[in-house]
Amino acid sequence: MSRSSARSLLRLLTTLLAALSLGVLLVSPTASAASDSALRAETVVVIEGFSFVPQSVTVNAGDTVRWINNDNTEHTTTSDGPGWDSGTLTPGTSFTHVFATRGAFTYHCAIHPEMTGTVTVR
Ligand SMILES: [Cu+2]
Repeated sequence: MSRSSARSLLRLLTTLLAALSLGVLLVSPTASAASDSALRAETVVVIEGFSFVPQSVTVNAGDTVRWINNDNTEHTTTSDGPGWDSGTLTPGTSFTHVFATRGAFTYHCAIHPEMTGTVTVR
């Protein structure tokens, strides 16, 4: 092999390597985002008829719970102990909380304290 053809082969290999690493860079953020969302599920609790529906949900540690206010009045989702407080949720709005630690977490609506629910994290 002549010196110049060895050099052009080297240039070809360098170009291929650059293209490959660019491909990895372009593909990997999408791939990790996809596996991230697959691992972290979202559970929906609908607020309707002055109730949390379902009243009790069980999720895995790291999961998200989303409360959606489908009533035509304001509500909150407020943990009984330390944890979370959505503040006022106007009709059609939602609130999310990530449950990182295991346990049973009871909550209520600060405007209508008779509205209660439980999130169990396993
Ligand atoms: Cu309420």
